[in-house]
Amino acid sequence: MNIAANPVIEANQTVYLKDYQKPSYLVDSIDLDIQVYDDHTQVNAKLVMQRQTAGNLVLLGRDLELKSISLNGKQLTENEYLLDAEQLVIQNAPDQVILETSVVIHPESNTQLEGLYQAAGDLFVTQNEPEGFRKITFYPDRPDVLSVFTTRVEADKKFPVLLANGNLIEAGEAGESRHYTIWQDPTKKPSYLFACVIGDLAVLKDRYTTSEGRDVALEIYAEEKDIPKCHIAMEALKHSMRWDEEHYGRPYDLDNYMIVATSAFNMGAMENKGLNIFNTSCVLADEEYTTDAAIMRVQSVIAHEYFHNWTGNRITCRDWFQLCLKEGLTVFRDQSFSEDLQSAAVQRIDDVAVLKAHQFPEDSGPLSHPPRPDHFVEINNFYTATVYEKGAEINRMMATLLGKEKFRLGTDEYFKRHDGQAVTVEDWIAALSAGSGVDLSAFLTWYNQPGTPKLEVHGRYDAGAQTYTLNFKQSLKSNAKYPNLKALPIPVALALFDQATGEQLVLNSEALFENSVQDGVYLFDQNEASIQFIGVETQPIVSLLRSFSAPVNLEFNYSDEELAFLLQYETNGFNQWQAAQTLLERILLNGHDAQIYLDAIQKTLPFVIAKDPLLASRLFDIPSEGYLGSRIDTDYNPIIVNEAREALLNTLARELGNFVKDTYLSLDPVAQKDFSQAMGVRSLKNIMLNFMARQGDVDVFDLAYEQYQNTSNMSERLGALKVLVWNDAPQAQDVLQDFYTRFKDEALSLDQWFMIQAAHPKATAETIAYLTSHVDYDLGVPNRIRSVSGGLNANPVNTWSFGVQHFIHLAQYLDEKNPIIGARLLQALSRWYTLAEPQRSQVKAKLEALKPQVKSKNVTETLNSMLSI
Ligand code: B3K
Ligand code: ZN
Repeated sequence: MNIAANPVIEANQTVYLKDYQKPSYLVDSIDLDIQVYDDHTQVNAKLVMQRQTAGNLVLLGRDLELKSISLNGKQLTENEYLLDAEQLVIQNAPDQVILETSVVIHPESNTQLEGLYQAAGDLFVTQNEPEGFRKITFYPDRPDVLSVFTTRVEADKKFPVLLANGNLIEAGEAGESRHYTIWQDPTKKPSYLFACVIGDLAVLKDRYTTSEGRDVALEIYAEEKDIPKCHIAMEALKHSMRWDEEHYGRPYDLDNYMIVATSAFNMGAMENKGLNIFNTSCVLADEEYTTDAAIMRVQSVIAHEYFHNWTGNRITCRDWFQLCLKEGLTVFRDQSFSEDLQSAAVQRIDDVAVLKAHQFPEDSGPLSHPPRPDHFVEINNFYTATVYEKGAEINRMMATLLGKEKFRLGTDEYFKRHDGQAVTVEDWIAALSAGSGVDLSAFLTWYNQPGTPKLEVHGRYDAGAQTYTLNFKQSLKSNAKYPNLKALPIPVALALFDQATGEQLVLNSEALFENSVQDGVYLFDQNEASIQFIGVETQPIVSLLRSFSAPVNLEFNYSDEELAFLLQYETNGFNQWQAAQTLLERILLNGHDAQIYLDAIQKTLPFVIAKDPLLASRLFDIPSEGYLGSRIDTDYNPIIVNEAREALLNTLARELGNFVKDTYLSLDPVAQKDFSQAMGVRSLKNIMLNFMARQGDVDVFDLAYEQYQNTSNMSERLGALKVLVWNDAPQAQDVLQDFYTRFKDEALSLDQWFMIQAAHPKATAETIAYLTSHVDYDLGVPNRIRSVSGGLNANPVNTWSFGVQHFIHLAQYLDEKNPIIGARLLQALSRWYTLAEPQRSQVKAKLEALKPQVKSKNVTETLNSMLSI
């Protein structure tokens, strides 16, 4: 039958938010039977469906071999349905439908890591968000179709673990050498949250009692040798469960919670209902094998996926345009959780650093889109920093404005109104407004508009009147695709300081939203406005956007001395760091004198080291070459940025003199009172070791070698390894070999070995060729690809020379094999248009030449957008 006459999904069709239509059928229940064999898997499905609106019965399916189909007990012949590469359509179906299908799929050869795939020899897992379920069976695979899932999983007994969502209701033999389990998930869920796991894994077990008294079995599945590395994740899980009860009143709702670790995973982790599937990098944590940063990440991702149980699973998205509804809110929740785990100021610093390094550049270039996009070709391309990180900032702004109590009233209302539903960003804002009693509808503009606003602020002191006035102006770069950009509500947290004493002043202004004694939030929601403080006795120094209260580019005409003042006296750790960053950026990009930064940091450091060594380490964050490059919009020459940064590092090393080695020798991670402090001390020691190498300290390589050998902590070992390898020390090859021997069976540690070599500042095309042809390099494992590509991309001079070919090759190779990762990696070249000539035209020509060679929606859409500037 000719399907073209009917509503079909074309391969590269753009989907628009404005075209949303309710599904014509809902699914009351689905019975799935998944039988795994070595060379194929058979999937039988029984869907009980009911008509909701007029229209065809549309089931989405991709790469499925249809073996049989019946409707209300009657087998359908080929001319009773329409089938193309994307869907199966039945016209004039009755209102009540029981549809049974049998299909064959091939997880054993699925390299895209979407749907059901064989992740390793003895492990099959699923990844169904956003549109993977249609690669398992025919189904209305969209988030607004919620159903009760019963799943039978059958496989050879060489796979002893057979898991699916919900409660285990039956298990038994299935003929000789085969067995099965049956699982029932009582909660209605969309298909993207379906999961099953078939494999040979060991398990770490624990229990948790919820605030409602429910006894929950907790299980983390991993390879036997990795089970000892699952304890931190297990503690983080219990901590998250408690945290969500205490901060949002949300207890867990099932009797079990399972997490499965796999090394073959496209992203960090997936919040499948009651059966999370995790990249090993986000679940295995152990000081001996993984870094401090990785340990923090494990805890935050565990929390993130757990928090999705309420924000994402119980309340889900109506359509994929609403992705930031669940992701932005859940990232905001996991960031708040992590602020309780380590220095809160540093957590905020790290989150903002990620936002500025990834989201700001994304939003200023050809891949810019609103946090809630209004169209897409491939939704997988929209799991972006804008959806996640900017989405989180929107929630943070509303939370800042409301304060703790009102925000909680708002979220309570959201959970009360929408539990069990698939909703929109509008529903979220409406519930938050109704619950808190504050109209937040203006914040919708943040979801619907792209771009980072520029916030210009001018301060004026009137000594006679003893007033201090701040004038605010906001603007957005014009955007042809979004001609009617509106003013945004921008909460500005601020403080005033006495210049002479460094003391914070009591704010006196009627314009402040939350006027606590010493801190205030001003909601700036016009194109221009001003506020005035009265009773200000001397010219103050203002600190704006404390804790980065809004995701904007602030312009305030600070003198370098005023920034040095804030670095020294601001009590908000984030703004202290921001003052250092602004000073450093001026030194690096505008040629300002480094001395003021040096003086301020030398005065401030001893106090900060004593109080918060982790924060102290961040005051040495010298903006990366990649970040600096992202601040340059035309005629960008990576070599000039590299030279400026090298020169500054050499100056700092010289001027800090003995402080460097004294600090290195005086700090002891073991003597610290908690993990956050120990992490800070390890970080500071590694920073000092790098400075010593720059100073040409005669002992530095011996000290680094000693640090490398005499520790069982990965952050210390890796810190020393970097100094030796990146400085081509005589011991470099020895320690690289030693590291390889120690960790060759530890994939996550070995990723670091690849990364360090790829990130060598003097790496060449030959270095990358050596690494990518290494016996342990595997293009089927995204973590390994990322370790080399990420390492290479740490040096923009390399990225923009031999790296261009590397990324283009990868995109081309992965276009078919794993297009999600191919499209993602290609984005390393997205700022090609800022390069100085002739590099700009050279890279552009290579990207143009790639166009006809790629077919996937993922890579094609990304490439088209990248070239659309
Ligand atoms: N929701 C998943 C992301 C799925 C990405 C699909 N390409 C992980 C998370 O955000 O928690
Ligand atoms: Zn998420």
